[in-house]
Amino acid sequence: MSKLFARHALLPDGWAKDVLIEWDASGAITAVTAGADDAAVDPALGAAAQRVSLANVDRVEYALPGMINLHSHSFQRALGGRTEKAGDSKDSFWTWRELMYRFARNITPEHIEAIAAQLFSECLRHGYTSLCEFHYVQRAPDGAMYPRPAETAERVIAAARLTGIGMTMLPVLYSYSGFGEKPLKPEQQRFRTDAQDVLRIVEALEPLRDAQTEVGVAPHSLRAATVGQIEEVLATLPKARPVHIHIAEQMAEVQQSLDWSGRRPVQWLQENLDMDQRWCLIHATHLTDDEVSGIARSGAVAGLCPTTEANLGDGLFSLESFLAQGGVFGIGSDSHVSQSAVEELRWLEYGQRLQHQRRNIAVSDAQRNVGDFLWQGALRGGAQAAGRPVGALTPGLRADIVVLDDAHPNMFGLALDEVLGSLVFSGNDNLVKDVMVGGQWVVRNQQHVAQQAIAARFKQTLAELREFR
Ligand code: NGQ
Ligand code: ZN
Repeated sequence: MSKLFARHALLPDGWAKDVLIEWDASGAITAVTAGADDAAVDPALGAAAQRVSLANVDRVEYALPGMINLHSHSFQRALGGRTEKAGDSKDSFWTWRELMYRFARNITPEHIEAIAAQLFSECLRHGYTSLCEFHYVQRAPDGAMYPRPAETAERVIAAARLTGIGMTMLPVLYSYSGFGEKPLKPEQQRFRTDAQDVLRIVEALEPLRDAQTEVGVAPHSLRAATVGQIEEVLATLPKARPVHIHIAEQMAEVQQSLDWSGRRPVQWLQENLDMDQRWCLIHATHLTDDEVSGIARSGAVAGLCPTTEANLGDGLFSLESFLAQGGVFGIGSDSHVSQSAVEELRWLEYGQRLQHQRRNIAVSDAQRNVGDFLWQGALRGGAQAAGRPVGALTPGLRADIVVLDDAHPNMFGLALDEVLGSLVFSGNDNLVKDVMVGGQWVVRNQQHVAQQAIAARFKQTLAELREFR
């Protein structure tokens, strides 16, 4: 049995003091006991015996549940900095997408693994302990299936295992280039899957499922997959598995949907599929009030990716009204212009402040503290979207723990209810000091345990990819 003692730990009901967290050999939490220094663990032992029994336990000042990154295309990490030069026409999401397609053309399974390992080590260093991979580069550059149908998905899972991050792999259903079954473009051939392909990949990944690894599915978007295909996949996929989809990210997408069916994307999804808690709607940026209410009522997660949405010029999600109706949200880093959970949460709130010209918007009646509300809210939605036992320091869930750097000046002189406010809103130093996933330390003193070898392989990969440009 392994243990960690935190002077302050964020529990589901808020901060608690003197918390003893215990976990078993499988990495699952077995007990969480507040007030542990006062011999509350086992009163029969008495205070003195209790202090002795805690003497050899690792002690930390501030412990939080690790964050869930609910939306990732890990290969896009290697595009960082390369798409920020203006082209001839006005640049947009759609011109960025052309560059991204060009980049995706030549990457090999080895590259995919190397890039993912770099990304995951960075995500861990910034407080993410789980990640959902929306995985669509599934064929070889010539458009053929690899001999192992799940080849590239297996590479991403290998990177997750190397780094220690918890993984929800979502093989993508991707058949068309636009509403009305428009054929794929040549540059999308590597992404091509139909319902049977996706089910074959899911089946191939079955032996890799474990406490750290889950497998769901992701229809890419209503542009790329039909309702019939989605139904075909969901008819076979076990009910508990998560389903993610990109939706209503751009105005042009909403317009194309209206032109094709007379329905907006979210409206179409609601009318044609059983949108419920297993669903995670990525972006959901351009919604009517009815659509906002519909998602909130359904219990589906709104998967928000504020730094990518800003980078691509998407727009702002109707967060305030969604939260007022009890909507569930989580955060993702999507294209990975940022690998920091703090930056996603900060921009989630800042977008709303800029839009409404007010302050302290992401709160509820019960939780008036923005940092606490955002971290706890994103844990809840992230865990739901990941379909894994994560998101809180509670028995039965994974021992995924982030320890903050209490020696950093940003942590000086804070009341407990100001700690997450400082984490989310103060400065740019990384306050994540140590990170544990499933009971194993993977980040110590801000360094990932395999960081150097992973970065060397990433550097080599980028040098190889340069040659193709
Ligand atoms: C993706 N990314 O699949 O990588 C998409 C762009 C598309 C974002 N939506 C491609 N952020 O939606 O067609
Ligand atoms: Zn995406």
